[in-house]
Amino acid sequence: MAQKSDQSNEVELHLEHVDKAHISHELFHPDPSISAHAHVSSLKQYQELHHRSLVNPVGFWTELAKEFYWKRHWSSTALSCWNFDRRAGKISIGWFTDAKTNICYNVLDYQIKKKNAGDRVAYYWEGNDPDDSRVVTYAELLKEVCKFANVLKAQGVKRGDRVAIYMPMVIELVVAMLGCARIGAVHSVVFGGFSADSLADRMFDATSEILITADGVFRGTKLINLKSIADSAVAKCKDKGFEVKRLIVYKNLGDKLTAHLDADTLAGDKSPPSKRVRQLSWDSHIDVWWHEVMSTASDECEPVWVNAEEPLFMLYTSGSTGKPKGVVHTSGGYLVYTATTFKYSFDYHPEDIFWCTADIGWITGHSYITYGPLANAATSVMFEGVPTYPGPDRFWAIVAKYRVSKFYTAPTAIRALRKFGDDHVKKHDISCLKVIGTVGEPINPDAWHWYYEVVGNKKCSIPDTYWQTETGGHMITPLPGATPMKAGSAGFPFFGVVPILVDKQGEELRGETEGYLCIKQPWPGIMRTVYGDHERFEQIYFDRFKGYYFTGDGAYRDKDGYYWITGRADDVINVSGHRIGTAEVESALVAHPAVVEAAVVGKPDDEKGEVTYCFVTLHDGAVFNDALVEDLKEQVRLKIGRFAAPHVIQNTPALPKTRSGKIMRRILRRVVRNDHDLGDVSTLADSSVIEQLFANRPEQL
Ligand code: 7RM
Repeated sequence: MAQKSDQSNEVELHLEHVDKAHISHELFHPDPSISAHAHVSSLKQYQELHHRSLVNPVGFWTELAKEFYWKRHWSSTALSCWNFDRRAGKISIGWFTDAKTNICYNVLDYQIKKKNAGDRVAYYWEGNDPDDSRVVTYAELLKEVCKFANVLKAQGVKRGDRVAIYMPMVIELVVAMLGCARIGAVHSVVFGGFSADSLADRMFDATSEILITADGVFRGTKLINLKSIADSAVAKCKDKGFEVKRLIVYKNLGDKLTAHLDADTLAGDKSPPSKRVRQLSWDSHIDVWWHEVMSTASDECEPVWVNAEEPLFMLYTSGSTGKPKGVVHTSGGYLVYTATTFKYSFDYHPEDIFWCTADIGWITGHSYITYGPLANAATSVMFEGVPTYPGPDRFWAIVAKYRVSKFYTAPTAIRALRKFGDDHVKKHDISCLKVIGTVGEPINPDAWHWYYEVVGNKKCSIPDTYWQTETGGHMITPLPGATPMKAGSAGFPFFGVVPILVDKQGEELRGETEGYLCIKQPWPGIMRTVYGDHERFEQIYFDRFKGYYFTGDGAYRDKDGYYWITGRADDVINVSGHRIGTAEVESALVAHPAVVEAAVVGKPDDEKGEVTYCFVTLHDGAVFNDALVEDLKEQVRLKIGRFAAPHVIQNTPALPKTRSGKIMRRILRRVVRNDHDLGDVSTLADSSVIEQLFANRPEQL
């Protein structure tokens, strides 16, 4: 049954303030060449459409839904929840509720049939190594997906079963997701940067008895030994009394992996040489090769017609407290919302080549590599590697190679690449670019200007798309042909979205103001529940500010109505666009025998946006030195994943607490910034800790 682990109401919210002296209200108008052919070509047209989407949401979205195939149509009551008022009972959101459809059929078979898209390229796949590439058409993708759907059926996977996927950025990852969708199974993709512990937690929580993985992948020069991490996750599940029945392993590296393992240079393997893995481990009771099971599978598979509100996938995401939660999305609303946001936010046209650089392990990849583009019969680039390998011009080389016209990346990548200088961009002909989007975190005006001027040559529109795992698709973004941009602002709400800013009491604030960002009414892409814990869903998102969905973010709305997202207001840290819960890092740290207590806060960082700054209190007798710091970092890598490794660890004899024992993170955030203006500290139990905290700051900061 539901456990009440997430006491999100207790989390003290904090608002970052917009630095009004450093934001500019200069308007950057869409280039006329973009507006001339855009789906929405003026601000006025955007405003009319947005207005229409709010006056009659059902009419607006059902009109768009007619683009797709529904085995059974919805009745007149297409939307089953008009507001987020809990007094009306449970929060139960449904779009096209009594309709039947299949999202895999819609993004493949139906696109092929309706748009004659069979020979159209679905993906140009670009490997980690520049000479490694593949091209996959819609017709080819459909065949692979059907084969894999049949493989899943043969393995006993049924409608509603959760299938875990832990794969690199290869076409087979998309095949696996769509194969699940075709038979009504629920995919649960786990980002390849998560550790065995995290993978095991997610498989255990979702009771995923089957895992799709690969032997390994190179990201740049670094080997990620996916199969051995998967094996260890399976063992950890077993320890918890849960048996994983089958691993389907895609051979991505083959001989390249064994050669590397032989070379004794196994990246990240700190185990003594005698214990190192020298070949791929294989348990013939549960492991099967992808290519072997696929070789005999039929390439035809009738889709399972599911209810529009049956779960399509789950994706774990971090919150303020407790374990990551399985965000559940369903088929009908998610299909219509990702398709529509893809079309309008990127102003997609059939001649476009689209490239989203995200990993499919995050929501951005789900919505804008897999579902949104395919639902438009678009051609995408899919990239296995990293931005800096073999050189820091890799992104621009790929843009030039495939003549990418619509590009979508993260501010952290923009800032990192900018440091290498403009020449890496300028040596490639990237004049094909028209729209260059960003996602994942606020983009600072400096980085925005570089992106606009150097990458976009002052001609491209920048949709700075604000959204979340929970929202399914874009919530606030400039539209390429319509919205005059301000450097660093996410602009105006997407169709159907009503953002509001509220104060601590939940009172709506009007006009130019800053506050907690909430959404007033349901849109088709909103998550429907937390897997296995609907009460936690209601608590986290709807209890804090009654009647509204709370995003967890703070924002500023300027005099012209533009939204400027100021970042998380809760205890979530955004490192390079990766959401990390402070509670998760803290529990990883205290699991170390030397640590009594830990508190983690975000520290602003020029490149990564934020990094994790950890305060630890040690047991008597434990010594704080470089070896321990390394040990603690490794501990977090093992418990969560590589990307979550702490940036700074500070030893402190005590943490600042209230008399009731609550850690005052507000104070820690000031210590991190070396800001002695602490505000009200009257609730602090022992004020002497403050001096120690400032005195113990690592010197280089
Ligand atoms: C898509 C994604 C969500 C959190 C969200 C924000 C931050 C995302 C922007 C942004 C400012 C943006 N999903 N965020 N996009 N902040 N401007 N354009 O990132 O679930 O992983 O993260 O990311 O804090 O709440 S996510």
